[in-house]
Amino acid sequence: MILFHGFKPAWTKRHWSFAISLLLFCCLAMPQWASAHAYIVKASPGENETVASAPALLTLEFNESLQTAFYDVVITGPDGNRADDGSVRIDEAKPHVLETGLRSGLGNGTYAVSWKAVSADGHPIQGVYVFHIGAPSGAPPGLENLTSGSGAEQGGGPLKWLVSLTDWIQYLGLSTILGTLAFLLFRIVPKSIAGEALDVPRSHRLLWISYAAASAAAIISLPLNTIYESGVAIGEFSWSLIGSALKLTSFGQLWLVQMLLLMLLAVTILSGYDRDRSVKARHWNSYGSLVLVLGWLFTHAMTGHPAAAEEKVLAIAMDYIHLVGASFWIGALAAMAVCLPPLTDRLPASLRGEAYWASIRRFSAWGIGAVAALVATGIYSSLVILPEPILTSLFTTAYGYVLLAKVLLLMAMLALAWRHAALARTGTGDRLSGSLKAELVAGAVVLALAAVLTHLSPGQPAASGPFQETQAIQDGSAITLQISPNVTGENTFTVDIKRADGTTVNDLEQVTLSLTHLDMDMGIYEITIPKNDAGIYKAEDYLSMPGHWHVKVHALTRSLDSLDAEFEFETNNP
Ligand SMILES: [Cu+2]
Repeated sequence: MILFHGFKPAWTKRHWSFAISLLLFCCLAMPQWASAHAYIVKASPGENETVASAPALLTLEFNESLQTAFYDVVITGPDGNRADDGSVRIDEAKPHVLETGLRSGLGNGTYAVSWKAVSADGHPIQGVYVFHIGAPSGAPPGLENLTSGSGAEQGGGPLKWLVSLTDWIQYLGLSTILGTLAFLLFRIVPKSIAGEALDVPRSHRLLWISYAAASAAAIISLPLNTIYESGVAIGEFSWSLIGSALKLTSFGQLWLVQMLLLMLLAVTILSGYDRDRSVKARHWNSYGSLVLVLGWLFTHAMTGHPAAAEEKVLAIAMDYIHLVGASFWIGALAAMAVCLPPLTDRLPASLRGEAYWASIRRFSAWGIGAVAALVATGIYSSLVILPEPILTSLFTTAYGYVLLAKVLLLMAMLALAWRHAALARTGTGDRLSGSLKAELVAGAVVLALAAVLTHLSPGQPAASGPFQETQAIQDGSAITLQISPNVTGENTFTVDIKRADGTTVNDLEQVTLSLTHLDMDMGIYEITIPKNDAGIYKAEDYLSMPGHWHVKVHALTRSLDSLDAEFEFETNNP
């Protein structure tokens, strides 16, 4: 007996063209590589800089906007006293600049700057460096042990895990609500076995349990995240901190939105199951729940690394599609595992198998679309978030390992889903309960890894080491450029020029290096190396950014011959 219309779970032309155009779009829209964390681009006074007289102001310019809460700059003088005047601020017109005033009448010596801030993706960052007034005097007392840094992420310790845990519970709860509603409203469960979609047994309870878990996790995430972002000890926690988090951080504002969605969702879920209402009204309310859950998921796409990406809107949109695809897949699996057996059990034994497999077939058809979107957006986001070189990031950083684990689990889920779809097509055999649950458990772990990734720094791959390259030029001489240690911050630039006969050219009037950053338009940065009779042309100067650089070496001999060569090199953070 054929109860169900032929339903083709196989890929249709439309599926393929959708997936291919999505992939194409991703490749074309690929933004320039962006680093996910804020770091100092320019400090004044800079690291190890010696200034002639005390500056009135210390400014730290970052590569991206900072959040206007939980930042601080403390400057300690050679005598161990505070040298800043406590007026630390982030100018609203220049949200990427952190500045503070200095006290007047500061004496000569070495000053230590210790700063902290919260980057756009909600991750606390901090650093320490020294500068000198007049002449160095050794590190200020008490600060000898501080190492210099230009944007290290604060550890956060167990708090980071707790914050990830609240994210995970929200992902689990929201995806179950989304998947259950889709299972019911999109008729993944065929009409012939559930007359009225919203009366599917266990679906009501499943929705409320998921709602309660997601809401509790969302509520508790505010104090947890406030302590995490502000970096205070648990004992120093105060309600005024929560106040500043709500007012000044993007997390706080999104949390308020979540609370609003959470309250509305309670109303729509309740109305969707109110048997006193018409079926139509109940359906509309349930569609309302679906929209509210999608909104709640959107608040999650707005926090985290995509919020700090260069192509912010695109990165957030991709992250959101990824999140919705994953939630649908995993949530609908949960709904099927919970609601399908009691539904089919009500049927006469002869119809059970067919009804069961028809649901799996319908789910597979939806699942293919979700998976295609998931894979395409996942590849896109990884490429945007992982610092270059991508493969090194993937195989040497904690972020890379977690991402690899997530990809492997996803492949296991895909294999299981493939098998389920194949079995559903033949429509025979036992129910899938075991292997369906395995797919579901893998999905839950994938969501946990996703929550961990949100709070893990994509990091920087290990420094690539000093740069050295020799280039032959027309008259047979060779220019060698050496940059050491080739990390952001201070570097030694050495230029060595040898004639065709191997002798060193030592009659240069001047050597200039013109640096341009290939990933970001920052203009031309010039380094001038003065003349030197020994033939050693060396200068100490700064590399402000990691990434790809192009450098033009231009040397002028005393007889006014010019020698030119061009190099490209890649710099990492130390
Ligand atoms: Cu981050």
